[in-house]
Amino acid sequence: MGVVNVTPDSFSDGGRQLDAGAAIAHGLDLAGAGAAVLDVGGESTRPGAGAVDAAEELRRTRRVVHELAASAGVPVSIDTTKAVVAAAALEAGAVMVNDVSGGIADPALLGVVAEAGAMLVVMHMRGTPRTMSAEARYDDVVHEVADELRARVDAAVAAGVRADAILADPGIGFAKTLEHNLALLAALPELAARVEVPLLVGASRKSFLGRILGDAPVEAREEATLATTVWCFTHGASVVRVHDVAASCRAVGLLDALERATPDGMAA
Ligand code: PMM
Repeated sequence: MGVVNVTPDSFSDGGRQLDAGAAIAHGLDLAGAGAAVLDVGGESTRPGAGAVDAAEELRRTRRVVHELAASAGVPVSIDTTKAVVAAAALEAGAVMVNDVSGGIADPALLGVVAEAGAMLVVMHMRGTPRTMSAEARYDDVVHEVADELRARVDAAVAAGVRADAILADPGIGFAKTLEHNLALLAALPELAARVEVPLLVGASRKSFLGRILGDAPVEAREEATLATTVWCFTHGASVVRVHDVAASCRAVGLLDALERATPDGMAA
C-alpha cells in the first residue's frame, strides 16, 4: 500500500503533495513502482496533530481519489475517520476505507462502508492523535491490542461490513511506546492468529525507527523501514503501508524469489 498524503503536516512527507496535481502524479508514480493499493489521506495523524474539518478533508482528497481511481490501475483507499469523507471517496471511485480509529471516531463510518460493499482497514489506537501519547499504557500490549482489534472487527461485521473484506492493523506509533511497537512487531504471527483477519502494518519512516537508530531524522529511516517491511511480510502481515514503494518492491522481490526457490537453490 503506497501512501499518498494530501496534507501540510504529515510527519514524513507533509506538504510535499498538498497540491492535488502533485498528489495525483505521486500516486501514479507509486502505482508504476508496484503499489498494489494507493492510500489517499487528507488529515495528518501524527502525534499532537490538530483536527481537520470534513469540508477541508473533502477538498483535499476528492479529486485525487477520483483521478487515481480512474487512471492508476490499482485500487484506491481513503485514509479517513469521517463517514462523509469516506462516502465521498467511495462515490469518487475508492474501494477501501482505512480508518485509524477503527470505526470509533465516527460510528456512521462502518455503515457507509457496509452500504458500499467496500473493504475496510480497522486500525488500533487509543484516544485521538492529539491525546494518544498519554494513552500508551498496557499490561500486556499484544493481548490487549489483539482483543481491542477483534472487538473492532466484530463491530464492523455487526454493522454489515463483509468479514472477508476487513484488514486489521496494530497501529504502530498510535498510543504505543517504542517497546510497545517492537513487542507488537515481534508478535505479528500471534496477533494474526488472535484477530483472525489479514493484518496490515504501517511502520514506514515512523519515529520509533529513528529512536532505534539514535534519533535518525525521517530521511535516514529508509533502510530500517525496509528491514521492517521484510520482517512484516515474513511474520504474517498481508499488506504493508509504505512511502517508498519502489524500494519496498525491490526488497519484496527477493523474498518472492526465496519463497519460490527449491531447497537446492533452483527457482521452481
Ligand atoms: N499511519 C499513518 C496514517 N495512516 N493507516 C494505517 N492503517 N496504519 C498506519 O500505521 C497509519 C495509517 C501515519 O503515517 P503517515 O503520516 O506517514 O501517513
